[in-house]
Amino acid sequence: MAIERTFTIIKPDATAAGHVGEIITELERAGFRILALKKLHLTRAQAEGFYAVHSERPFFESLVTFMTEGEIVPIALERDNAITALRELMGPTNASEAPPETIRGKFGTNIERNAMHGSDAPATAAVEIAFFFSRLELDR
Ligand code: 3AN
Repeated sequence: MAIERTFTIIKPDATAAGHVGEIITELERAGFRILALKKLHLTRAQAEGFYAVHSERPFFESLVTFMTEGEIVPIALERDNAITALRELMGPTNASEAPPETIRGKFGTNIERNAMHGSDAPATAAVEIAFFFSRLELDR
């Protein structure tokens, strides 16, 4: 299986609740290597830019408000089969339906406050990683 990159954000609900360390531990135990990591508080314009693909969806305003309510931790990750492996580890979008062993099941609340983001495809991951990290932070 080829080494692949994916991208996650530990969202404001999980960051405010003090779950950053536990989530990073789960990622490392699952074999992900951290390529780059930072902590920041998005402006409204930045959150709208990151979620531009969802701008026509009815939940867009609420999603942007949630993602700007506190600090987030974006992380670029590497592993074999990383996209699928991360989506399995985090569980389904709706945290209220996520199995208890998944990250969303442990740390999320509902479909919006779902603890973390995970890229849905390699091309999306590349765009999302480039949104938050420069080449200087990624090249090894
Ligand atoms: P995922 O993050 O599981 O790939 P997407 O890409 O369908 O889910 O949705 C992007 C983000 O938008 C989700 N992480 C979630 O926070 C939010 N979202 C998706 N659907 C809804 C919804 N029906 N109501 C509120 N927020 C939603």
